[in-house]
Amino acid sequence: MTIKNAEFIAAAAKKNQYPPAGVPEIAFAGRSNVGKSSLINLLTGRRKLAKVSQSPGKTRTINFFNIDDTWRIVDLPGYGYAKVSKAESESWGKMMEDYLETRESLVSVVQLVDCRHEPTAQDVQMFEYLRYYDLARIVVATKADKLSKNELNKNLAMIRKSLNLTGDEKLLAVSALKKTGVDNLLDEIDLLLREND
Ligand SMILES: Nc1nc2c(ncn2[C@@H]2O[C@H](COP(=O)(O)OP(=O)(O)O)[C@@H](O)[C@H]2O)c(=O)[nH]1
Ligand SMILES: [Mg+2]
Repeated sequence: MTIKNAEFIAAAAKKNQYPPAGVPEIAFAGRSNVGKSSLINLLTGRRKLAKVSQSPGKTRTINFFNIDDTWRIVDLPGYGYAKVSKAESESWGKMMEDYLETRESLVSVVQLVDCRHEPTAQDVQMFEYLRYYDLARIVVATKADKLSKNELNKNLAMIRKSLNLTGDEKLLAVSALKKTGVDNLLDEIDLLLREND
């Protein structure tokens, strides 16, 4: 699959701000600074579609992007940013729950983890949550350019282990910098969209 057109539709902090459900949605989740915006920009071929943050922890809304009028990318607010207040972290939780537990057009969640590090406690918790709600899920290890091939393979095995991935749970490596791994991810998304048809 290739993406021809991508455009911003809406930023929502509350359910009544979501665009009308209709076309299938693929949501992207991950720790803030993991490379989510960069990946979305690479997938869509739009350098500035999702803002790449200089100062992490800024995205406080769920952002919806129209892809070729047939599906949507949904950029979920990042987690794990140190400088958030209790109130902010609660509102993050509510935002995520509202979307993940009730959105009828949600097809799958792509969860991002940094390939360099062991998944954080929050990464593990996020993934367990997706599993608990039986949401179709793909794990993507970002910033693959930061490691040698050997190190990357080692870390992918480590990530599989710490997230308890089963054989049929997908783990892909990408680099937004080197523009690698995108075709595989688009193929996986394509498959999920077809299954959902
Ligand atoms: N080396 C490298 N840096 C990346 C990659 N993807 C993102 N970054 C950098 O990581 C930082 C956070 O990226 P961003 O896309 O804003 O992350 P987000 O907070 O998850 O949306 C930025 O400084 C990016 O330039 C990548 O594939 N390789
Ligand atoms: Mg971002």
